[in-house]
Amino acid sequence: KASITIKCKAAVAWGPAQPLSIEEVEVAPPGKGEVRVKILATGVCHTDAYTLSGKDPEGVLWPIILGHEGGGIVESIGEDVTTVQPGDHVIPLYIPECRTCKFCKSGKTNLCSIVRATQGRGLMPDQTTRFTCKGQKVYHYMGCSTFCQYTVLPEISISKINSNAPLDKVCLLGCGITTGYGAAVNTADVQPNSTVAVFGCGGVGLSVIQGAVARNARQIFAVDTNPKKFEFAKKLGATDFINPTDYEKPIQQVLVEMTDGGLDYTFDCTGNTGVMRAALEACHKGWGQSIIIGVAGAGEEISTRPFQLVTGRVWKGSAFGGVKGRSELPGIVENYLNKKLEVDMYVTHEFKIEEINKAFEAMHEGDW
Ligand code: NAD
Ligand code: AHE
Ligand code: ZN
Repeated sequence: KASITIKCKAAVAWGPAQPLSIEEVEVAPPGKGEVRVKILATGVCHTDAYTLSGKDPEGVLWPIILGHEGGGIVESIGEDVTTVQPGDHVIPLYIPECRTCKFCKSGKTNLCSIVRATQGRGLMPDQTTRFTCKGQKVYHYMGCSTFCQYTVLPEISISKINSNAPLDKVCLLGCGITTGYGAAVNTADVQPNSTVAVFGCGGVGLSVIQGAVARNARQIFAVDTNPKKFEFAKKLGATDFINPTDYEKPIQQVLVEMTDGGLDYTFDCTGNTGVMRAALEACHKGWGQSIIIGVAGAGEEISTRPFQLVTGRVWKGSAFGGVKGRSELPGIVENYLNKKLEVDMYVTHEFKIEEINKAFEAMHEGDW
């Protein structure tokens, strides 16, 4: 089985800022240390839209198959694969976990870097691709390419999960929910009785709220320019709701005045560099921490007065919530199955692969 090339459907991006095109593609067999996965469900993340727009400074080569928030079943395995077998339910990882590189061995970070260079160039670790369309090579995206009915990943880039978990829900743990939740519980390490402000209440920000609630934060501000987001934020446990457009003053000043000097923790979940600054400056002098989760476009930079840091505020960033995918994601799936983590509420629309551009439209409208 592992030696057969599969023909299936994929949503191919032929160039920047163009709609995705449904094509028949060939998916080559998994090579040594690789696994071929039948993708049954995928989310669309803002990072897919960001790369498709052409704003990703890393650039991409076209054509490419985007998507990095998927759930699937192992179809076949290549030579030397030992940790998964056909039939296993898995979530693809855009941050792998090799357990051998300097980063993995440091115990300080989830940013496994063993395949990062080739992954960033849309290639498998052996510098080739497994996809072709109309005789042309098609590039991989973030090591995942979940907008295809079958994809090939390095063994270190998949997390084996409980097969009782519905893949059309837990696929969202492949990026957005884990990212926000992990940023609160791992990166910020939110402490009980603390105060939190979450800037941007999309899938990521709502999950920061869940993480802050899990850590028994006392006050959780949901900050969004779209008040429709507050309904979900409230359901998940936010206590205060702030629409920056309702105020004349800069939002950091509003928050500092409302909180006796600022927040213990703030999170940027927008990707807007002005919001990142506001989030940092809304932190309490002496100890407030601000976590950047949002991804900003090419050429954009953050700034603040160094005095903000001199006086004890801390600026940090978080990728995939600091979560080590193979070791920790299966436990997060268990938390969902044990009803400790909300996931179902995040599934607001479902589309067939042929309708994937509608999924992007729904995401851009933010109207859910
Ligand atoms: P989203 O678009 O669903 O949510 C963003 C929210 O921000 C929206 O509700 C929007 O109304 C709000 N917003 C926009 N401008 C605002 C402003 N000026 N003030 C307050 N709120 C504002 O996006 P998402 O899927 O939740 O992702 C958020 C960001 O995180 C994106 O930049 C995405 O690329 C990034 N991301 C990063 C990681 C990571 O590992 N670091 C993982 C996933 C996503
Ligand atoms: N190519 C972009 C990097 C974007 C980025 O920061 N990606 C996050 C994940 S976003 C998921 O929706 C990440 O994990 N970063 C760590 C890494 O190694 O890319 C750019 O700006 O160059
Ligand atoms: Zn994502």
